[in-house]
Amino acid sequence: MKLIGLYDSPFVRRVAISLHVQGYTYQHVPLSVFRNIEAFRLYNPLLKAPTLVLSDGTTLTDSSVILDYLDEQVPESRLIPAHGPSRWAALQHITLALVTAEKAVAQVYETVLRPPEVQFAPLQLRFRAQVETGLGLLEERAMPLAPQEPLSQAVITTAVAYRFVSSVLPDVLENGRYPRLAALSAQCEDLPAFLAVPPGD
Ligand SMILES: N[C@@H](CCC(=O)N[C@@H](CS)C(=O)NCC(=O)O)C(=O)O
Repeated sequence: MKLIGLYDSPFVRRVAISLHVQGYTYQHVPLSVFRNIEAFRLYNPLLKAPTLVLSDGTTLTDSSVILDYLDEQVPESRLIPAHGPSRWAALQHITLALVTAEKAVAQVYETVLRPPEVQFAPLQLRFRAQVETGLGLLEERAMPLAPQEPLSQAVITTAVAYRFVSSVLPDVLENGRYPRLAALSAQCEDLPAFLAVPPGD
């Protein structure tokens, strides 16, 4: 299978880390949705990353859909529980991390892609506040990984979102505001599956 998109995207990175954790082999096609539009369009005309192309040519878009597909192929090493209250708890936890990442991405689009003369400060303040709120909610739930504890999708997505915010909005994390998230992130970024997917590539 081929994973299309850059690891600087938190959505692409969480899929790539999950592929490593679950023992899949895949080819990474590091195309940017902004700088490699024509090449990207050949895989996905919607220009959304991540895109996963299966060996039979089936194309999956949206990290949550891709991760659901991956979990279903390897029921013994699912990263999100299949049923019941633990599934909804995990999905809610993951959603907090996804919205946090999504608002940080939106802030990048507003500040980096949009020319200064058409930027709108109230929208930027809103996105920043949403990132801070998301991190606050994730901080309440953050637990250190126990030795040998298997990674879950909630932990992967939380750590990826935190790392993404640290690179695009570093001032949000100043003064050790989220110490439990910082510790969990440091633990995760040292694991082989995270080291295999460096966030800049
Ligand atoms: N909900 C999607 C979000 C994916 C997303 O927005 N990816 C960004 C890259 S970080 C993208 O494709 N941006 C291009 C665009 O939205 O046009 C997911 O989880 O996969």
